[in-house]
This record gives sequence, C-alpha cells and structure tokens, in this order.
Amino acid sequence: MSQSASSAQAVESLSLDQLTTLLQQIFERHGTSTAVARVLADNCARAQRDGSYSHGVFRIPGYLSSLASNWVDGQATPKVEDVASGFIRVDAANGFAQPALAAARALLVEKARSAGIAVLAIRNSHHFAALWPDVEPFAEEGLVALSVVNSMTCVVPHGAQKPLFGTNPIAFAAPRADADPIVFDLATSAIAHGDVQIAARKGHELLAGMGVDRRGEPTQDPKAILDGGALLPFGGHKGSALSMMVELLAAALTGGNFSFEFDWSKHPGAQTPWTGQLLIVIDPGKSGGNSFAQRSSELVRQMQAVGLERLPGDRRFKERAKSLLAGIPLAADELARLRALAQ
Ligand code: NDP
Ligand code: PYC
Repeated sequence: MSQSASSAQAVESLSLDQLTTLLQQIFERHGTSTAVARVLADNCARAQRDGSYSHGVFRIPGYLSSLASNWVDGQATPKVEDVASGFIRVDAANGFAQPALAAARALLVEKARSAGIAVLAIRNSHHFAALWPDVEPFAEEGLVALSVVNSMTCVVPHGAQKPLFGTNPIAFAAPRADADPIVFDLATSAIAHGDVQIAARKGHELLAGMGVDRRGEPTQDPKAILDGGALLPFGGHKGSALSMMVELLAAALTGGNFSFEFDWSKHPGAQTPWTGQLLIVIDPGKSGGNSFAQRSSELVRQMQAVGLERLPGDRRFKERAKSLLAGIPLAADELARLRALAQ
C-alpha cells in the first residue's frame, strides 16, 4: 500500500486484492454470507479500479443500509433451474443478482457453446452495480454477451408526465482479436441515478435535458431531481423505447418485478432495486465464416480510420492499466470510513 504526501486531499493506493479483501470484510461484517461477500466485493472493487465511480465504493453505504433494513437477503442461496437447451432460470431468493449469475455461469457457458446461444433469466434479485462486470468476462472467453437489468421508478417515459421506468442499463461485450474486448455499458436514462447523487454531493449542475423537478419543469439541479423530480430517457423516444425493452426483458421475461412494481416504503434505508436481469450469451464460433474476433478488429480499424479516438470501454481499460501500475487511489478519509465499517 502506498501513501501520497501532504494535505487534506491525501490519497492512499490499494491493490485490487487489498481493496477486495477490505470490501469482503465489510459485507460479511454487515450480514452477508462469505460467498455473497466475495462476489459483491469483487464486483465493487473492479468498478472502483476501472474508474466506474458511480458504482464503486460510493455504493457501499447503500448496500449496507439495504441489508440493515432487511429489504435484501445477504445470505440468500440462488436456485438454478435448467429449463431448456438454451434457457436457464435463476430464482435469486431476494438476494443479489451477481451471486445468482455466479451460480449459473458455468452452465450458461456450456449451453452457449453447445447450442450456440443461451439465455439466463434471473428474477427476485437486487442489482446495485455496474453492468459491464457481468458481460465482459464472457468476451474474454471468446463469447458475445448482452445483459439488461431494470432498476427503480425514476425515469419519465418519452411523451409521458410521470416517472415509471428505471434507469435500466444495457451492457454488451464482444471479443476482439489481439486487443481488449469491445464493451459498452449505458443507462437508458440521460444520466445514471448514481451520477446524479454524485453531482448533488459535489454541488455540480447537470447538462440540460437530463431531468425535471417535482413540478415536471426542466432542471439542471441534481438536488431538485432527487427531491421529488425525475430523470428523462437519453435520446428522447429512442432511449425511451430501449428502456421499455429493458423492462420487458429484465422483468416480464424473467418473472422479476417491473421498476414500478415493488414497494420499499416499509424498509427505511432500502436502496437496492428488487427486479430481474437477463443475459444472452452467443458463441460466435457457430456462425461459420470469418473469425468474429478478426471482424471486430476490422470494424474498429475502420472506425479509427475515419477519426474515432475513443471506443466505449477505452477509458476504463486505461484506468485499469493505471491502477495496475500505481494501485487504486482512494481518498484517505474515504478509506478510513471503509476500514471503520470493516471492524
Ligand atoms: P456513461 O454515460 O458514462 O457511459 C456509457 C458508455 O459509453 C460506457 O461504455 C462508456 O465507456 C461509453 N462512453 C462514454 N463517453 C464516451 C465517449 N466520449 N466516446 C466513446 N464512448 C464513450 O455511463 P452511464 O452513466 O450510462 O452508466 C453508468 C453506470 O451506471 C453503468 O456502469 C451502468 O451499468 C450503471 N447503472 C446501473 C444500474 C443498475 O440498475 N444496476 C442502473 C443504471 C446505471 P467507458 O466506460 O470507457 O467510459
Ligand atoms: O445509477 O441508476 C443508477 C442505479 C440504479 C441502481 C443501481 N444504480
């Protein structure tokens, strides 16, 4: 562990292992099983390492208050159901979605490789994280993966007057020859709810067109959005259609809740949406023809030839490389808070 010199903004750097171990201790200390703690800590530490700050250690208080409110079961054991040659269902048993994915992952890969495509439908689950960690590892194994998860009502469908949809992200990962995979992970709202919270905390204004206040008037004030206001979909009717698709795939198809269907009012402190998640994994080796990974590389080469400088995922991979060299930087006061939570 290294410590930078000086000032109020002192920063300490942890290795991925050190941060994962610390986060695992926190989760276990606050009521999760060891197995669940391991999966959540790994997810959260990797998000912090990659500079996914809205879903890194920033989320720890939300996880802990949800656990303390008995809204989510940190000890849940997911139940995997092998229902068809290309279809797996998992009942997450009111636990987190990532342990449900972990429980079904080997079977999902086996099915995708034998049938060419396989679906994993997770229900009765809580997803409070970035979505890219759920898909990127498949691309590292040569598979194409798509995932969607719905969250909690805070987005006004295009043309409507009141919030209904969640922030509903879509993540996609595809292998690329001799390079990091192609990965994108985007909320279908104009901005993720986590980033609105961060902007409110820092006193930053949002860009125009992201949200409305409690009267439905456009606002750039993140506090007005959080205080009874709502978000808008990205790209007007187009993002709204994608958000609707996420509700259908992540909730209707899995048997999970729509973003508007759960009531956490009797669990003060609850923050983790109780919904569903869908993953689709494809083996591109089944398509015949040229190697998919070579074709991915060719597409990127052509995009770069017309001037593209940044692919989705590039920023994260750069942050990851920096963290590998210098450790994952954490403000000293934040790290002190995390260490206190682990005691
Ligand atoms: P961003 O808008 O920051 O980024 C979306 C995607 O676009 C990323 O893949 C990003 O790559 C890429 N990107 C951003 N800027 C550029 C650019 N200039 N050129 C090329 N690519 C670019 O993310 P969101 O705010 O939409 O989402 C943030 C996170 O919130 C996500 O991880 C999402 O999963 C999570 N989330 C989780 C929810 C849940 O219910 N669990 C709900 C909603 C959001 P890069 O990462 O490299 O910057
Ligand atoms: O940032 O919108 C978000 C979010 C919702 C649930 C987890 N993250």
